[in-house]
Amino acid sequence: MKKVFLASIFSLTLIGLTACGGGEEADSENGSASEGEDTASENGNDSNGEASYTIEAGIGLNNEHPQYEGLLEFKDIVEEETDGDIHVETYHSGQLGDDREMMEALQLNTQEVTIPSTAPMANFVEEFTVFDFPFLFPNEQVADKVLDGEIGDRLLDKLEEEEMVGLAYWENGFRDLTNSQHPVETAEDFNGLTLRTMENDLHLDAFEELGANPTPMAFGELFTAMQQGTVDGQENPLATIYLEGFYEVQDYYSDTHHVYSPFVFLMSKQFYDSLPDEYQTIVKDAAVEAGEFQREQNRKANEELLGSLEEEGMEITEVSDEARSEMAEIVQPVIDQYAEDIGTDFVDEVYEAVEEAEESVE
Ligand code: TK8
Repeated sequence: MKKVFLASIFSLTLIGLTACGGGEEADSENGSASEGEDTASENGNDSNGEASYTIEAGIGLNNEHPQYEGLLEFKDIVEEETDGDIHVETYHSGQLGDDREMMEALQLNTQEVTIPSTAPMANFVEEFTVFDFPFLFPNEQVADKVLDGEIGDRLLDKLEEEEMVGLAYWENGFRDLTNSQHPVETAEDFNGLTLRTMENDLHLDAFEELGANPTPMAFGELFTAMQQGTVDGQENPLATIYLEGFYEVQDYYSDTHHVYSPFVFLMSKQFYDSLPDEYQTIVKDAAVEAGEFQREQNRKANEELLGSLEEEGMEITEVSDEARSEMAEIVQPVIDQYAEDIGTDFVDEVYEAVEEAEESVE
């Protein structure tokens, strides 16, 4: 794990240094804290003062993303079910920090909710690495079955040791590659590309194995890093690429679909334990219900937005199944290594669950 932390501190410093000048721009583009003063009413955060409990819920993506639509749905359900006795304040665009910082805030109970990707979560519970194994899930329906099943629950239970409670799986989606240098059609085309990755060793090692120069970085620094050429490219689901405006600083898009990224709806354990049983049930059910809504919205967005990327001038490359198999073969030794690290028995169980789910959705 240490490798990622060291590298990210270095990149943070680098970005921090370079971003001073670009702060305003970055802020205005990503709608971060500088707009905080008028965010309260905009996000419906103005508490009526009667609530017994307040949930501060922060995410990394902006307020156009289905992740935020889902969060507003959660707010509506919880406030309705408790007649406003639980008040939910929502913050987007990393206003409360990046995925790792917000998870640390949950551990300290200085924040109540965040919804990170599983990749940075592996730094807290390493078994979550399995969900970032390249090409693990063939489609969203199989992912839903495995995540909402026994395997998914077992990993959520492990979060309690880290002072967090996992209430539901939401969807980030299948990750695709963008860059500013050249079209990526085959594994060979990764050679020499400087790519931003999430703060996760498996991602780092897999892209290194493909011949790229990966560098781990928090999401909030990514746009500026691409704009200033600190990195050539990155990988995220289509909805994020479009809704975060990456087409402004990237020219080439390839539908690599190399990893299916789940989100996990997390709550501070101290806060969750402080709620009466009835309210614990309400927040759990609301996270699941809002998650189903979020997945639907996310899949709609991912379907509709490819054309929009092209309209914005990005060159679209459709990656063949052969090319994906070649990429999968190249990164297999990395997967084997991580399977050993987190336990081959458990990893075998996950692959069995994927196979079973695949048969059941056919
Ligand atoms: C946003 C992140 C983002 C993820 C990444 O907080 O870091 O690239 O895909 O969605 O969770």
